[in-house]
Amino acid sequence: MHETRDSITDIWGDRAPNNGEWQERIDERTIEPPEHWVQSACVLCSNGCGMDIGVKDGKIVGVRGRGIDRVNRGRLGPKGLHGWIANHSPDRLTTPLIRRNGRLEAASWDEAMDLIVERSQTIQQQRTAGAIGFYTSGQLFLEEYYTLGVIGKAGLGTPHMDGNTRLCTATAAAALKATFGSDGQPGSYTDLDTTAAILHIGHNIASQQTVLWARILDRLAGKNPPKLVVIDPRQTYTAKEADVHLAPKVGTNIPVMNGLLNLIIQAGHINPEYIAAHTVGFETLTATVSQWTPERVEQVANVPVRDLQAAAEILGTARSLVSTVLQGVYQSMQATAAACQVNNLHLIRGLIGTPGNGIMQMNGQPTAQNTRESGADGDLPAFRNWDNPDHIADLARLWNVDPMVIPHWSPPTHSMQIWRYAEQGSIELLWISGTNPAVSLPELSRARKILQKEDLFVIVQDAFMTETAELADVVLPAAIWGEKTGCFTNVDRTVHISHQAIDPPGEARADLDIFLDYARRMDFRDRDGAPLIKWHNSEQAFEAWKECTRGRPCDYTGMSYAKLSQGSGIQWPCNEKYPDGASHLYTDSHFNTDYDYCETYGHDLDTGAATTPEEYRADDPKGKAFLKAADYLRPYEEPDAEYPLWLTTGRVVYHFHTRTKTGRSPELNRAAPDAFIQISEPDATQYGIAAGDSIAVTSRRGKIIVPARIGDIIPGVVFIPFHYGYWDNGNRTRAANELTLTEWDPISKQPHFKYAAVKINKVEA
Ligand SMILES: Nc1nc2c(c(=O)[nH]1)N[C@H]1C(S)=C(S)[C@@H](COP(=O)(O)OP(=O)(O)OC[C@H]3O[C@@H](n4cnc5c(=O)[nH]c(N)nc54)[C@H](O)[C@@H]3O)O[C@H]1N2
Ligand SMILES: Nc1nc2c(c(=O)[nH]1)N[C@H]1C(S)=C(S)[C@@H](COP(=O)(O)OP(=O)(O)OC[C@H]3O[C@@H](n4cnc5c(=O)[nH]c(N)nc54)[C@H](O)[C@@H]3O)O[C@H]1N2
Ligand code: SF4
Ligand SMILES: [Mo]
Repeated sequence: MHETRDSITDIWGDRAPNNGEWQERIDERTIEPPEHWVQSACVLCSNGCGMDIGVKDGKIVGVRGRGIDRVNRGRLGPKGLHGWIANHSPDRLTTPLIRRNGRLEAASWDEAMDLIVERSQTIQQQRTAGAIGFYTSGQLFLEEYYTLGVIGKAGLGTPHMDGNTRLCTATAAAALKATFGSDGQPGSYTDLDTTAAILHIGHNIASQQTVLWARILDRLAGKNPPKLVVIDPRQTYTAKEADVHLAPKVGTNIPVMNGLLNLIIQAGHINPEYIAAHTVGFETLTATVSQWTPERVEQVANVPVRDLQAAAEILGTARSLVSTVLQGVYQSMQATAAACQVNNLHLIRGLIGTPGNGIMQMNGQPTAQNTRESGADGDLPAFRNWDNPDHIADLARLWNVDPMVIPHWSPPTHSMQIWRYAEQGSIELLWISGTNPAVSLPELSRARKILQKEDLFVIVQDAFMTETAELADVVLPAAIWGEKTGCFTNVDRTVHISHQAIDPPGEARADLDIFLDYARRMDFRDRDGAPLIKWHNSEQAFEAWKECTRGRPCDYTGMSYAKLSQGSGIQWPCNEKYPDGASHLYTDSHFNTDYDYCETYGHDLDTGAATTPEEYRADDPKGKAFLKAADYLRPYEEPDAEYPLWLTTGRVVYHFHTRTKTGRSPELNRAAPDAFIQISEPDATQYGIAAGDSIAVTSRRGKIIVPARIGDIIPGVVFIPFHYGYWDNGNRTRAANELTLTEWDPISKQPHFKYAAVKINKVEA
């Protein structure tokens, strides 16, 4: 065994002062010396750290960071260094399973695929493809999503396609579209090397993107450290390093952001020339935020006036600024509206499109950007606008199909609606790939009931017997990272290739091969009677995808497998104009809002009501960005006499989601063995709770029992990580999502995991 550090106790590693360029440091952990290394990147968060997979005797024996990679310069965090062990877990799924007489039994691929095809065709004939739904992931590869997207949108023609990205970063996409006209992060990770100030809102980056945080720690250890503002109701690792930490009540991001914008505008810390030349909506924004005096913000959000002023001083005067936004915004009240206020902050100061200035409407999952780009979710491929007939015609030409096949007659179905249709019976076949909704959806009792419905045919494509797979009608064993080749894109638009290093176990197959097999058996054809899908492997799929992106914001045409295999990951757009990729979007301050080019015609931030194409064209912003304003709306559920506490949920550093990978690493599991409830000191005293006590937590939807942890959170709020389900511990109800509620943002449709009303009781031994 060789490891360059124990990342369990030393999460971020040693400091290397970052004075404008981040130094290389190669992190490695191998259990045996590898015979060879295979180029890849990590898939255990959205950071996309470049890594090599060490292989011996056809098995993965470890990983090391790629020093040449622009994202991580060789560094890896605890999940990256340990998570790969799951590939060789003895409980991998190795053959298809079919439910017979109530039990899942082993079957051949032919039996499983024939059954799926027979069901699809019957449903298509009796009910149309509108009774078929797909719920995919942020963890497959780009080539797999694009193939799935073409199957759903041009083969079957169903509008019911989405991913768990709806739970994850639908709001990132929605906020970028709302302000700039299309998805795509304006900035670059290199901005962190020089910026004068950093804002993290609802983002515990130290725990959730540990390597990116190491980049920031290295700035803080350097000559001109940036000022740090953190907005989070908990005293997280991230918050502990802040110059100013605002700890608002959950659900009050809009009051806080409006309050900050108000102070910044009043102090004149704005760039009037930039606002006039490149934005629309400043007057309405000013009028809206002017209602949010610091005193009123304190009243509603519980943020002291002086702290708000201190934060506004930093954010208003720093000569450059990087902001990151994540689940404390996206999964909370007024998600899209609050995320847009961060865009507004950069626009009114003109801090965008230049080095040192970046907005990271963060992603979470490693390949979530690709779900959004490729058409495997509700969006059309390459950020095309389903409301724009020219964009539909363009796709129809590319795929050689009738434009009417491509669903665009109404808004695409978001995943929460797909689940509702399945519940009501209008969706009869639901194909789930690379996600574990029986632990990750809100209100789990409801999710389980839907999955168990007799008249819903459920296909689950996964590497493990998850809580969801247990309830399926057909289980397809998937090859995972390391066992297949494909590309994926991180938050700052960096595209990596991950090569196959080993064979999948048993009969497990790559998702791409499963989707291609389905397309072949379904015999999808184009307009000339040729097979609809014209590729047979991942590289051909990538080439087809490149054509789909030509001329769109996410232009991949300058990339190739060969080029991606040469060194560092490459940022899109990569084309003739930017052969090595572009670090920043909007360098000329022309945004993607032109009527003919934009990805959406937009929505009202309060109600979600869509702007019609005619309305949009009448006021075509022609490349100006939208400053969208929003006033405060109260959360849909609030504490009361019966349920007196706010619940919020989230993550810990050592686990990834429902732990199907990290839960199989002994080291990570020892470091974080069980769920817990985090309670403030005053609340613990009031309830007579000591650390380690068993606590029953009850909401209107369910009840769980978890041990207590005390401190680092504001009074009145409790926090529970959502990682812990039942596959390795079925004895105790402990999943946070037993408690959460079924509500979502009106624009992004992202569910609200970050607030609910609960009561707690100590459980006597
Ligand atoms: N270790 C680890 N890393 C991960 C993951 C993982 O599972 N484990 N998952 C990856 C994925 S898919 C994602 S999406 C990201 C998520 O990364 P984060 O968004 O950083 O993670 P969370 O813990 O869900 O939420 C962040 C913070 O929001 C705060 N919060 C709660 N309510 C509010 C509110 O109303 N306002 C504000 N301002 N803050 C609030 C919480 O206290 C919490 O600290 O992490 C990625 N990285
Ligand atoms: N209460 C609460 N709930 C939340 C959140 C929260 O903060 N609070 N966060 C939400 C967010 S941001 C997210 S991203 C979701 C995550 O929720 P899920 O997506 O349900 O979580 P994972 O455990 O990552 O599930 C991924 C599944 O894909 C499988 N898998 C991995 N690689 C492959 C592959 O290559 N092919 C196939 N077919 N399968 C593969 C894994 O074994 C695993 O079962 O949870 C959401 N739920
Ligand atoms: S920061 Fe994310 S991508 Fe990098 S090693 Fe850690 S889990 Fe993997
Ligand atoms: Mo996520």
